[in-house]
Amino acid sequence: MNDSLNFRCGTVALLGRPNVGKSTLMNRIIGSKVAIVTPKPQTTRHRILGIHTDEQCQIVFVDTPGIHKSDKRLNRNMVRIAWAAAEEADVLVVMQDASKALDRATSSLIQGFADGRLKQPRLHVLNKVDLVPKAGLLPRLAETQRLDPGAAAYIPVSAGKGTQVDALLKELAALLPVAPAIYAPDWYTDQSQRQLAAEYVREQVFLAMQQEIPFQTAVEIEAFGEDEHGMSIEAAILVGNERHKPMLIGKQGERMKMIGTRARKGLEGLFGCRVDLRLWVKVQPDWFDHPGRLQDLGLDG
Ligand SMILES: Nc1nc2c(ncn2[C@@H]2O[C@H](COP(=O)(O)OP(=O)(O)OP(=O)(O)O)[C@@H](O)[C@H]2O)c(=O)[nH]1
Ligand SMILES: [Mg+2]
Repeated sequence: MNDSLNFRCGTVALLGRPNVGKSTLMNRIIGSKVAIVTPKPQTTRHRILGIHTDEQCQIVFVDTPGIHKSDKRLNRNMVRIAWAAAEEADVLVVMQDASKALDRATSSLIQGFADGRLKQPRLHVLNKVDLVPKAGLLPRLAETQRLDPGAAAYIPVSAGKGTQVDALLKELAALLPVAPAIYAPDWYTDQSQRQLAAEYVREQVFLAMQQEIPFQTAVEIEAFGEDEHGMSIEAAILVGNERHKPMLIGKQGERMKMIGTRARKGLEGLFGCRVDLRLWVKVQPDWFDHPGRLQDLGLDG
Protein backbone atom coordinates (compact mmCIF):
# COMPACT_ATOMS: atom_id res chain seq x y z
CA MET A 1 0.00 0.00 0.00
CA ASN A 2 1.29 3.45 -0.90
CA ASP A 3 1.21 5.52 2.30
CA SER A 4 1.04 8.82 0.44
CA LEU A 5 -2.52 7.84 -0.54
CA ASN A 6 -3.52 8.01 3.12
CA PHE A 7 -1.47 11.04 4.12
CA ARG A 8 -3.54 13.65 5.92
CA CYS A 9 -2.93 17.38 6.06
CA GLY A 10 -4.88 20.37 7.29
CA THR A 11 -5.15 23.24 9.73
CA VAL A 12 -6.17 23.06 13.38
CA ALA A 13 -7.11 26.32 15.15
CA LEU A 14 -6.28 26.47 18.87
CA LEU A 15 -9.03 28.52 20.48
CA GLY A 16 -10.04 29.46 24.00
CA ARG A 17 -10.05 32.08 26.70
CA PRO A 18 -6.73 33.83 27.50
CA ASN A 19 -4.17 31.91 29.56
CA VAL A 20 -5.64 28.42 29.13
CA GLY A 21 -2.38 27.11 27.60
CA LYS A 22 -2.91 27.28 23.82
CA SER A 23 0.63 28.45 23.07
CA THR A 24 2.12 25.98 25.56
CA LEU A 25 0.33 23.13 23.78
CA MET A 26 1.54 24.24 20.38
CA ASN A 27 5.13 24.56 21.58
CA ARG A 28 4.91 21.13 23.21
CA ILE A 29 3.77 19.52 19.96
CA ILE A 30 6.29 21.39 17.78
CA GLY A 31 9.12 20.80 20.27
CA SER A 32 10.33 24.39 20.07
CA LYS A 33 9.16 27.73 21.46
CA VAL A 34 7.46 29.19 18.39
CA ALA A 35 4.87 31.05 20.47
CA ILE A 36 5.78 32.96 23.61
CA VAL A 37 4.22 31.88 26.91
CA THR A 38 3.75 33.85 30.12
CA PRO A 39 1.55 33.52 33.22
CA LYS A 40 -0.28 36.69 32.10
CA PRO A 41 -3.46 36.61 29.98
CA GLN A 42 -3.45 38.12 26.46
CA THR A 43 0.11 37.09 25.74
CA THR A 44 -0.49 35.98 22.14
CA ARG A 45 -1.49 38.83 19.85
CA HIS A 46 -1.05 37.32 16.37
CA ARG A 47 -2.08 34.22 14.56
CA ILE A 48 0.99 31.97 14.74
CA LEU A 49 1.54 28.77 12.80
CA GLY A 50 3.28 25.76 14.28
CA ILE A 51 3.73 22.89 11.84
CA HIS A 52 3.86 19.25 12.96
CA THR A 53 4.90 16.70 10.35
CA ASP A 54 5.28 12.93 10.75
CA GLU A 55 4.97 9.91 8.42
CA GLN A 56 1.17 9.93 8.48
CA CYS A 57 0.20 13.58 8.59
CA GLN A 58 1.04 17.25 8.59
CA ILE A 59 -0.93 19.27 11.12
CA VAL A 60 -0.72 23.03 10.72
CA PHE A 61 -1.60 24.41 14.14
CA VAL A 62 -2.88 27.97 14.28
CA ASP A 63 -2.30 29.49 17.70
CA THR A 64 -4.64 32.41 18.36
CA PRO A 65 -5.07 35.22 20.88
CA GLY A 66 -7.36 34.38 23.80
CA ILE A 67 -11.02 35.26 23.28
CA HIS A 68 -12.11 37.97 25.70
CA LYS A 69 -14.18 41.14 25.92
CA SER A 70 -12.53 44.57 25.85
CA ASP A 71 -13.17 48.12 24.62
CA LYS A 72 -9.58 48.57 23.47
CA ARG A 73 -8.94 48.50 19.75
CA LEU A 74 -5.85 46.25 20.13
CA ASN A 75 -7.87 43.70 22.10
CA ARG A 76 -10.83 43.78 19.75
CA ASN A 77 -8.43 43.16 16.87
CA MET A 78 -6.89 40.22 18.73
CA VAL A 79 -10.28 38.60 19.19
CA ARG A 80 -11.11 39.18 15.52
CA ILE A 81 -7.86 37.42 14.60
CA ALA A 82 -8.92 34.40 16.68
CA TRP A 83 -12.37 34.12 15.07
CA ALA A 84 -10.94 34.56 11.57
CA ALA A 85 -8.53 31.68 12.27
CA ALA A 86 -11.46 29.55 13.50
CA GLU A 87 -13.42 30.18 10.32
CA GLU A 88 -10.54 29.15 8.08
CA ALA A 89 -9.42 26.02 9.93
CA ASP A 90 -10.25 22.40 9.04
CA VAL A 91 -10.59 21.38 12.69
CA LEU A 92 -11.17 23.40 15.87
CA VAL A 93 -9.58 22.72 19.24
CA VAL A 94 -11.49 24.48 22.00
CA MET A 95 -9.29 24.63 25.04
CA GLN A 96 -10.14 25.32 28.68
CA ASP A 97 -8.15 25.48 31.89
CA ALA A 98 -9.51 22.53 33.90
CA SER A 99 -7.64 23.66 37.01
CA LYS A 100 -9.94 26.67 37.36
CA ALA A 101 -13.68 26.64 38.07
CA LEU A 102 -15.80 26.70 34.94
CA ASP A 103 -16.72 30.39 34.85
CA ARG A 104 -19.53 31.94 32.83
CA ALA A 105 -17.28 33.29 30.11
CA THR A 106 -15.79 29.81 29.54
CA SER A 107 -19.09 27.98 29.57
CA SER A 108 -20.72 30.43 27.17
CA LEU A 109 -17.72 30.13 24.85
CA ILE A 110 -18.04 26.31 24.91
CA GLN A 111 -21.77 26.56 24.38
CA GLY A 112 -21.25 28.97 21.50
CA PHE A 113 -19.57 26.20 19.51
CA ALA A 114 -22.64 24.01 19.87
CA ASP A 115 -24.84 26.43 17.89
CA GLY A 116 -23.51 25.09 14.59
CA ARG A 117 -22.33 28.38 13.07
CA LEU A 118 -18.88 26.89 12.60
CA LYS A 119 -19.30 23.64 10.74
CA GLN A 120 -15.89 22.07 11.18
CA PRO A 121 -15.34 19.14 13.52
CA ARG A 122 -14.17 20.26 16.94
CA LEU A 123 -12.48 18.80 19.95
CA HIS A 124 -12.59 20.02 23.52
CA VAL A 125 -9.27 19.97 25.33
CA LEU A 126 -9.22 20.23 29.10
CA ASN A 127 -5.75 21.49 29.92
CA LYS A 128 -3.60 21.68 33.07
CA VAL A 129 -4.84 18.34 34.39
CA ASP A 130 -1.56 18.06 36.31
CA LEU A 131 -3.20 20.55 38.70
CA VAL A 132 -6.56 18.76 38.89
CA PRO A 133 -7.36 16.06 41.48
CA LYS A 134 -8.61 12.90 39.69
CA ALA A 135 -12.07 13.19 41.23
CA GLY A 136 -12.51 16.64 39.70
CA LEU A 137 -11.90 15.63 36.11
CA LEU A 138 -14.90 13.44 35.31
CA PRO A 139 -17.53 16.01 36.33
CA ARG A 140 -15.69 18.62 34.29
CA LEU A 141 -15.64 16.35 31.22
CA ALA A 142 -19.35 15.64 31.70
CA GLU A 143 -20.16 19.34 32.02
CA THR A 144 -18.25 20.18 28.84
CA GLN A 145 -20.07 17.40 27.01
CA ARG A 146 -23.40 18.74 28.29
CA LEU A 147 -22.58 22.25 27.04
CA ASP A 148 -21.43 21.05 23.61
CA PRO A 149 -22.65 17.51 22.98
CA GLY A 150 -21.75 17.54 19.27
CA ALA A 151 -17.95 17.64 19.55
CA ALA A 152 -15.82 14.82 18.13
CA ALA A 153 -13.90 14.24 21.37
CA TYR A 154 -13.20 15.57 24.87
CA ILE A 155 -9.58 15.12 25.88
CA PRO A 156 -7.86 15.94 29.16
CA VAL A 157 -4.21 16.92 28.68
CA SER A 158 -1.33 18.60 30.38
CA ALA A 159 0.40 20.74 27.79
CA GLY A 160 2.93 21.69 30.45
CA LYS A 161 3.92 18.11 31.23
CA GLY A 162 3.08 16.58 27.85
CA THR A 163 0.49 14.16 29.25
CA GLN A 164 -2.01 12.80 26.67
CA VAL A 165 -0.63 15.03 23.93
CA ASP A 166 0.03 12.01 21.68
CA ALA A 167 -3.56 10.87 22.10
CA LEU A 168 -4.72 14.33 21.08
CA LEU A 169 -2.50 14.27 17.98
CA LYS A 170 -3.99 10.93 16.94
CA GLU A 171 -7.54 12.23 17.27
CA LEU A 172 -6.67 15.37 15.33
CA ALA A 173 -4.95 13.51 12.49
CA ALA A 174 -8.02 11.31 12.01
CA LEU A 175 -10.19 14.42 11.51
CA LEU A 176 -8.02 15.97 8.82
CA PRO A 177 -8.67 15.58 5.11
CA VAL A 178 -6.58 13.18 3.05
CA ALA A 179 -4.25 15.62 1.30
CA PRO A 180 -0.56 16.08 0.54
CA ALA A 181 1.66 18.15 2.85
CA ILE A 182 1.58 21.92 2.35
CA TYR A 183 4.96 22.66 3.96
CA ALA A 184 8.35 20.99 3.61
CA PRO A 185 8.87 18.52 6.50
CA ASP A 186 11.56 20.67 8.16
CA TRP A 187 9.35 23.79 8.40
CA TYR A 188 7.98 24.39 11.85
CA THR A 189 6.61 27.93 11.80
CA ASP A 190 5.61 30.68 9.38
CA GLN A 191 7.30 33.38 11.45
CA SER A 192 10.43 35.12 10.23
CA GLN A 193 13.47 35.39 12.48
CA ARG A 194 12.64 39.10 12.89
CA GLN A 195 9.15 38.28 14.15
CA LEU A 196 10.47 35.63 16.51
CA ALA A 197 13.05 38.09 17.86
CA ALA A 198 10.34 40.70 18.53
CA GLU A 199 8.20 38.12 20.30
CA TYR A 200 11.05 36.81 22.47
CA VAL A 201 11.75 40.38 23.63
CA ARG A 202 8.04 40.97 24.30
CA GLU A 203 7.93 37.78 26.36
CA GLN A 204 10.63 39.12 28.65
CA VAL A 205 8.85 42.47 28.94
CA PHE A 206 5.67 40.61 29.94
CA LEU A 207 7.59 38.59 32.52
CA ALA A 208 9.46 41.59 33.97
CA MET A 209 6.64 44.14 34.17
CA GLN A 210 3.47 44.32 36.22
CA GLN A 211 0.01 45.87 36.04
CA GLU A 212 -0.99 47.47 32.75
CA ILE A 213 2.52 48.06 31.43
CA PRO A 214 3.00 44.79 29.48
CA PHE A 215 -0.39 45.19 27.81
CA GLN A 216 0.60 48.64 26.58
CA THR A 217 3.94 47.50 25.20
CA ALA A 218 4.95 46.32 21.74
CA VAL A 219 8.29 45.48 20.14
CA GLU A 220 9.52 46.66 16.77
CA ILE A 221 12.66 45.34 15.12
CA GLU A 222 14.55 48.29 13.69
CA ALA A 223 17.63 46.54 12.32
CA PHE A 224 18.41 42.90 11.65
CA GLY A 225 21.68 41.58 10.28
CA GLU A 226 23.40 38.22 9.98
CA ASP A 227 27.01 37.31 9.24
CA GLU A 228 29.46 34.50 10.02
CA HIS A 229 29.71 35.64 13.67
CA GLY A 230 25.96 35.47 14.32
CA MET A 231 23.01 37.84 14.34
CA SER A 232 22.78 41.45 15.21
CA ILE A 233 19.37 42.79 16.20
CA GLU A 234 18.19 46.25 17.23
CA ALA A 235 14.73 46.49 18.72
CA ALA A 236 12.57 49.29 20.09
CA ILE A 237 10.19 48.59 22.94
CA LEU A 238 7.16 50.84 22.45
CA VAL A 239 5.39 52.14 25.51
CA GLY A 240 2.08 53.96 25.41
CA ASN A 241 2.81 56.34 28.23
CA GLU A 242 5.82 58.52 29.13
CA ARG A 243 5.72 57.40 32.79
CA HIS A 244 6.21 53.75 31.80
CA LYS A 245 9.61 54.47 30.28
CA PRO A 246 11.65 54.82 33.49
CA MET A 247 9.84 51.81 34.96
CA LEU A 248 10.88 49.67 32.02
CA ILE A 249 14.45 50.92 32.11
CA GLY A 250 14.80 50.43 35.87
CA LYS A 251 17.45 51.78 38.21
CA GLN A 252 20.64 52.37 36.21
CA GLY A 253 19.11 50.48 33.32
CA GLU A 254 19.02 47.23 35.28
CA ARG A 255 15.59 46.07 34.18
CA MET A 256 16.30 46.67 30.51
CA LYS A 257 19.58 44.84 30.89
CA MET A 258 17.79 41.84 32.38
CA ILE A 259 15.14 41.84 29.64
CA GLY A 260 17.87 42.06 26.99
CA THR A 261 20.02 39.30 28.49
CA ARG A 262 17.13 36.86 28.88
CA ALA A 263 15.73 37.54 25.41
CA ARG A 264 19.21 37.18 23.89
CA LYS A 265 19.79 33.83 25.60
CA GLY A 266 16.41 32.56 24.37
CA LEU A 267 17.15 33.66 20.82
CA GLU A 268 20.63 32.13 20.87
CA GLY A 269 19.04 28.83 21.89
CA LEU A 270 16.39 29.10 19.18
CA PHE A 271 18.66 30.20 16.33
CA GLY A 272 21.74 28.23 17.42
CA CYS A 273 24.13 31.14 16.94
CA ARG A 274 25.49 34.20 18.76
CA VAL A 275 23.02 37.05 18.99
CA ASP A 276 23.94 40.66 19.63
CA LEU A 277 20.71 42.29 20.85
CA ARG A 278 20.34 46.03 21.42
CA LEU A 279 17.16 47.43 22.95
CA TRP A 280 15.76 50.86 23.63
CA VAL A 281 12.46 52.32 24.74
CA LYS A 282 10.33 54.52 22.50
CA VAL A 283 7.28 56.41 23.79
CA GLN A 284 4.30 56.42 21.45
CA PRO A 285 1.26 57.70 23.31
CA ASP A 286 -1.66 55.27 23.10
CA TRP A 287 -0.21 53.31 20.14
CA PHE A 288 -2.61 50.46 21.04
CA ASP A 289 -5.63 52.59 20.10
CA HIS A 290 -4.33 54.00 16.79
CA PRO A 291 -5.54 52.07 13.73
CA GLY A 292 -2.53 53.13 11.60
CA ARG A 293 -0.01 52.18 14.24
CA LEU A 294 -1.69 48.82 14.84
CA GLN A 295 -1.52 48.16 11.12
CA ASP A 296 2.23 48.98 11.07
CA LEU A 297 2.70 46.46 13.86
CA GLY A 298 0.67 43.79 12.06
CA LEU A 299 -2.02 43.96 14.76
CA ASP A 300 -4.87 45.26 12.63
CA GLY A 301 -6.90 42.07 12.85
N1 LIG B 1 0.44 23.61 35.44
C1 LIG B 1 0.27 23.82 34.15
N2 LIG B 1 0.47 25.07 33.66
C2 LIG B 1 0.28 25.25 32.33
C3 LIG B 1 -0.10 24.19 31.45
N3 LIG B 1 -0.23 24.69 30.22
C4 LIG B 1 0.06 26.01 30.30
N4 LIG B 1 0.37 26.36 31.56
C5 LIG B 1 0.73 27.70 32.07
O1 LIG B 1 -0.36 28.57 31.85
C6 LIG B 1 0.10 29.90 31.55
C7 LIG B 1 -0.51 30.38 30.26
O2 LIG B 1 -0.01 29.60 29.19
P1 LIG B 1 -0.08 30.11 27.67
O3 LIG B 1 0.36 28.97 26.82
O4 LIG B 1 0.64 31.41 27.51
O5 LIG B 1 -1.65 30.35 27.51
P2 LIG B 1 -2.42 30.91 26.24
O6 LIG B 1 -3.73 30.21 26.19
O7 LIG B 1 -1.58 30.82 25.02
O8 LIG B 1 -2.66 32.43 26.66
P3 LIG B 1 -2.96 33.73 25.72
O9 LIG B 1 -1.90 33.78 24.67
O10 LIG B 1 -2.85 34.85 26.68
O11 LIG B 1 -4.33 33.55 25.18
C8 LIG B 1 1.62 29.81 31.53
O12 LIG B 1 2.11 30.22 32.79
C9 LIG B 1 1.88 28.33 31.29
O13 LIG B 1 3.12 27.89 31.80
C10 LIG B 1 -0.27 22.88 32.02
O14 LIG B 1 -0.60 21.90 31.36
N5 LIG B 1 -0.08 22.77 33.36
MG1 LIG C 1 -0.90 32.27 23.77
